[in-house]
Amino acid sequence: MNDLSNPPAVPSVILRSDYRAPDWLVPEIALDFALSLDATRVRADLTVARNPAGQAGAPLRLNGDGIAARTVLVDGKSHNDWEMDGHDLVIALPADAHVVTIETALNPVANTQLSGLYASSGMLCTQCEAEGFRRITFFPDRPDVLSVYTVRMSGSAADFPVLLSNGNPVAQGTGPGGTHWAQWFDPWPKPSYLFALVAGDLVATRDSFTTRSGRKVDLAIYVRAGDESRTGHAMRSLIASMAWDEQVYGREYDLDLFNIVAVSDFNAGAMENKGLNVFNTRYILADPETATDGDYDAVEGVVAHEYFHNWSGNRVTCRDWFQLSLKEGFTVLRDQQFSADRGSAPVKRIEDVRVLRAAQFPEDSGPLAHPIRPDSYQEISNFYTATVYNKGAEVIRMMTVLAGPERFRAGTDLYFDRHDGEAATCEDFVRAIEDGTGLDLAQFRRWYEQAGTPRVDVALAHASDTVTLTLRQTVPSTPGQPDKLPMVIPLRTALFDRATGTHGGEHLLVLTETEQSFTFTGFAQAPVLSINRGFSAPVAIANPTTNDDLVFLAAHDDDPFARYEAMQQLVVQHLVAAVKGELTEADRTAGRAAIVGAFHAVLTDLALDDLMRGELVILPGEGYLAEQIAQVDPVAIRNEREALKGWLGAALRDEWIALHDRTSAVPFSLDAEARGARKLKTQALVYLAPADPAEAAARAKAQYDAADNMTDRQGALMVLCGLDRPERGAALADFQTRFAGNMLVIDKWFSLQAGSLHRDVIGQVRALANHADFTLTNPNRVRSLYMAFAANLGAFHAADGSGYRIIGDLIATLDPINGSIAARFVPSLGRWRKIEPARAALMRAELERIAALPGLSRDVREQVSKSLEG
Ligand code: B3K
Ligand code: ZN
Repeated sequence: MNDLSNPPAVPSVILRSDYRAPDWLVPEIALDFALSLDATRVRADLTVARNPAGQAGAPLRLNGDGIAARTVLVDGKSHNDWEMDGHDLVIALPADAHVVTIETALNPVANTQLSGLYASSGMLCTQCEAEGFRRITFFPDRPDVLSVYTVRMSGSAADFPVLLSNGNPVAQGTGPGGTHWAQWFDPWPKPSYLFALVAGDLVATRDSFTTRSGRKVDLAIYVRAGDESRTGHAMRSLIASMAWDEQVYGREYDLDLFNIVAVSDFNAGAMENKGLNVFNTRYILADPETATDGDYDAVEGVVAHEYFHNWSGNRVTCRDWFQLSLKEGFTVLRDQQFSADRGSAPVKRIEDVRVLRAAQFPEDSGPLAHPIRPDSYQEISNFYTATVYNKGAEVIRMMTVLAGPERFRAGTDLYFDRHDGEAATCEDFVRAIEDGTGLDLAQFRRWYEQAGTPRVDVALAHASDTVTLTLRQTVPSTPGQPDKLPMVIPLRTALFDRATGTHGGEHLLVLTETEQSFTFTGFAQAPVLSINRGFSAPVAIANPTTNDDLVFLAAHDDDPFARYEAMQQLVVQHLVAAVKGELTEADRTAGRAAIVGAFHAVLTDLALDDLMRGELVILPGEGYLAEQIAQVDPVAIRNEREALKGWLGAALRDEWIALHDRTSAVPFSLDAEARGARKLKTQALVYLAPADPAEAAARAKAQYDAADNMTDRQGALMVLCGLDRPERGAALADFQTRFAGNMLVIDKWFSLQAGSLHRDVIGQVRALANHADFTLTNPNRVRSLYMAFAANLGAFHAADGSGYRIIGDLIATLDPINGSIAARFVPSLGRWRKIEPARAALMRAELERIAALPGLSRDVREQVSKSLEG
């Protein structure tokens, strides 16, 4: 009857079209945990009721994963009419409402998957999204079953002085044998994925926030003793988020308590459990000595993101996991808007687009491409992707472009109002935006259906005083979607007068057909086109433009993103032609001269602030460049890009040195000016390094030694890591000793070496994998070494395949420990179709080797098989 060895009854492919309402609802659940690190007992009392919308007479199906029911009671009596169906427990029930009681036993320290209830440095914590709750107790573990939770927990008062769960604490006391207990009650019905429990020896930093209707909310951030001094930035970010969501979206917090706990061992960045957010320490802890400016921004963004989920995710949740972008895309947009309001909006936009291009565009053009609302999955954990998150945010951002901010707000007000307390769909969201804004989004819905990055080809013709702009869109075929229909593509556009450097107003061109022409009159001369300003649509624009026009836009465009984009295009056009062998010597000279001229203008333009200047001098990334070329040789990209950097370093040597001197004199502060100076300080070294390694190493060492903050220190060490100079070893050794024991900083030490430009990264990564501080059981540490390596195209794509072998071995060894993290490394190998044939064969062979391994996790199996399929 109770047979865990049965094959799972779960079908291998889950289809969106198969959705059926649940047969049973669970309006209430009471959980009682007897906590211990290696033997926790869980009793769950489920108040179940037949769902009138479900299938009449259906039994109660409760999902489980790797757990056994020690007791099954129905209405307090033992009940024999149940069976295991794979991992699910199926109970036949006579009436329409019952109380079902189930006891399970768990071993948290043995839970290396970090899903469900697990141990992290002596504390206990949970991660339930997406399907972790079923590793704790049997339950209809699907987001459309919402329950009111009462949670009681007891355990050793010495080991677990702090006992937390969702909602509000309602009772506590002491028990026998040095134990104590606490009871929590969360009045808001929620799906099981939002359940959380934390027990451990933690210290809290406290503050409070009074909502606009006068509710005083107690705020606490729990960390391990010693880390309290690094919670200030997270707390300030939380308070700012709470105020911002009231002002910008009219959303108020709804409990008396908001707790955050920081955990060192965590698969994701953070988790929005109702009233009890659990965070990766990486997105909570920050002080100037140990966190870079980028880390500060990441803490602010993730704290805001999780807080914003309280409405976009928790109050309105997802009907099923195909709707994930309903909460994630929208919440990413909200956190991006918040960060834009907190700092420099143009710089934030540039950073967000850089992330989209680096992480999402490759997804969209590879074997794992999927729409922001997928149609099928095997393992949902594989769908927490840049497509669902970042492209999902871009799709909703386009609605803001089409509607304008006020009408968009009317749409979101209607959405929250209409679906509060419900498990909703992406379709519900789109309809609410339509009803609230008056937009017709019928064709726009294709953004939810079609995968692939649309490409827009641009042609501009000028005759007498008329300009004709012809735009042609193509949406590439993607796995399972060979034919695509035209999308709605909103393009903010301006036509610049070459003589004055100005334009007569921006146009919003909305492309809806495969090909459309737009005409403009009053142009005696052909204008310079600025298109997709602000990156108003997540598309690739194909608009071959002369170097002169790009230099013009880089200097004159009044849209800061467009200015950045012109700089990027100038370099992309040059490097892509160089890698393809299409540059004549004359082209190369002319291209370099144009790029040097544009850089010189940026370095000397007094109207620019340093934060923006720092963006404009960042070269397009290797991954983004690789995207532009079919069957690319990634090492050729590395070499051409480095050669250009060396050229810029030499041609502008005096400017870089002056810049390094100027910025080095700016004292540390967290204001924009000082941050801009720090960004440029390291950029100057980045360009000097290939041009004059001795000078760069000396300056980097001086920057390292003088550093009173992690931005300068990490920047200097990054540059040194790429150089074969004596200063390299000395700085690495100092860094390791100085920050010994600080896990987050030692992660940086691993990343900087694995991601460096040094010629022997492969040898270094192999050595680091055997370093005493390396472990496969901590996801941050695994990512710090191997994600940095897999993103280091020049090293990962070593011609002999040794880089692929390193990642293949990692996947094989990590999979039994933590399958969902192991699966994250498959896409780097899965891109073989875009790589030149010799390397592609080696990448494919590595995937085939993994595919042949017995007992692969569903996570890795799905990613590997999709990567190998035609
Ligand atoms: N919702 C969580 C993601 C959980 C990941 C589960 N594999 C974090 C976030 O997006 O806010
Ligand atoms: Zn999220």
